[in-house]
Amino acid sequence: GPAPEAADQANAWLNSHDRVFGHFIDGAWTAPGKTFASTNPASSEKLAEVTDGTTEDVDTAVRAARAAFPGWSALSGYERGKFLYAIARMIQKHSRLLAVLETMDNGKPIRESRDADIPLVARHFYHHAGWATHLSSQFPGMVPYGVCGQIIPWNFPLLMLAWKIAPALAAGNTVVLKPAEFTSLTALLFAEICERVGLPKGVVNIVTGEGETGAAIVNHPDVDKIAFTGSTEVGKIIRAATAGSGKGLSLELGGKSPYIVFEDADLDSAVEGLVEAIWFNQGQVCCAGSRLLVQESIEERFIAKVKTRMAKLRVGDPLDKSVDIGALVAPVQVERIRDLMQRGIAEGAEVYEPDGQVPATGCFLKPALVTNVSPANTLVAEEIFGPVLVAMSFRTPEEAVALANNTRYGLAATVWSENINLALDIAPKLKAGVVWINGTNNFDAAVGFGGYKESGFGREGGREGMASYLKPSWEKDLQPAPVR
Ligand code: TXE
Repeated sequence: GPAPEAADQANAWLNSHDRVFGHFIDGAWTAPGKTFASTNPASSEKLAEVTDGTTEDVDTAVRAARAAFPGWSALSGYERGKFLYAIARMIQKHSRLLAVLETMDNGKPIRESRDADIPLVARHFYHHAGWATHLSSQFPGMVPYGVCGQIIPWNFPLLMLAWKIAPALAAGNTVVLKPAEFTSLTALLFAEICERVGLPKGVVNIVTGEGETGAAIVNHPDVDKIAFTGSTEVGKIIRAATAGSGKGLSLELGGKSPYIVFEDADLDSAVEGLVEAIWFNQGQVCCAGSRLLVQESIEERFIAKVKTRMAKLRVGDPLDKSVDIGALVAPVQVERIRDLMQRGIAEGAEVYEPDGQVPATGCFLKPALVTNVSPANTLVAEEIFGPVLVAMSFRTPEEAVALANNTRYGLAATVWSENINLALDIAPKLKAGVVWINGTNNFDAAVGFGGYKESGFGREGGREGMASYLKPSWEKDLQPAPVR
């Protein structure tokens, strides 16, 4: 099990705030308002109370961001870059505290928060600090939008914050960010990091709350751009709400990404990749390889290997360093997944789950493999967002492509084959924002990530990601003056 002191530092930090948080606006903490609980999904214990942001809170935050914009955008890129470097270093310095707090609030295995989430957060700030110094040479004639409203999900709380805040700040924007209601705590700790590095007040404002708080940000007349990551359902609402408003918009939404294994693939590597694709973060990953498409000639052999591997996955206390699968984020998500499974089974699906126990309390689910499904089965069509893999077979490469593209989503795809000509022939035929060959879930701050179709539009990371926080300078003159 985990060392009992593993959570000490995180508990000490929560205690230093008396476990009640207001918002972080204009460089200071507001008094807590009406609050809701942030809970550890592995233990069901309440970690802290956070404030449910009102329309007035959002307005105060937007005004602070507006007031900070002229000064922040007038700094040289070099000066802004120095702040981003300082944030990156502070994240590295406090990486253990951040990883433990993230795991306590979200339920993800400490191995993942420690080795993936937090290092990638630092990486994003380092990368974008570099961009800040190259704006005038790489994006001549481009200027920041102004105030960016950013709304993020709970699956990678701090990493999604970094994806949003780092490029926005590098480009000279100021931000109002709302973390997801299940996972506000690392965003609040991040606010403290901004304080510590002396970031000018009002440049980063963190407003906590639920969907209504998010809607208040989206609908605020003085917000210039909205960046959203979350469900396709809410993405559609936001797209409708911002249509005709002149606000910039980027959406990173759901997925049902195919994981294609050809008969000539290195099967053991493909199995390890699959574990990463669908059981990383309990499957709560927008680009999760949730649809296994395996060539018929190797189907039986491959499925047997997958089952053997599944039986070795350890489900349990996410603070335990040897655990592979932690807790799902909240009871409502567990219920959602159970409902989808029941529907799929009623439609004829067969489900394999390895023997063994999962903790009796907390949001734990076993890894599951679903077979005997038609393309119309609920479990094939819907994003499950849990540790559930759906398997189908194909005969020819053409059939693999057709099955892979038979979805309303288009975020990512993975191809396994030792025949590089085949892999390179398939890749551009897959309607997905990213295609991985003989690997999966490879992320880097320097590479654009985003979707097609109902997975959204816009790219985060790399050059395209920077461009999405900039607009041509002549647009400034065409915009009506904001009403204050
Ligand atoms: O997402 P929501 P939920 C998918 C996944 C999951 C399902 C439901 O399938 O099971 O969505 O998750 C804020 N205006 N993904 O309901 O509601 C909300 O407060 C403005 C995929 O938790 O989309 C939170 O901060 N904002 C996904 C954020 O939107 C609103 C990640 C995301 O929550 C709002 C998360 C509104 N009207 C869920 N309503 C991915 N692609 O990574 C809610 N929010």
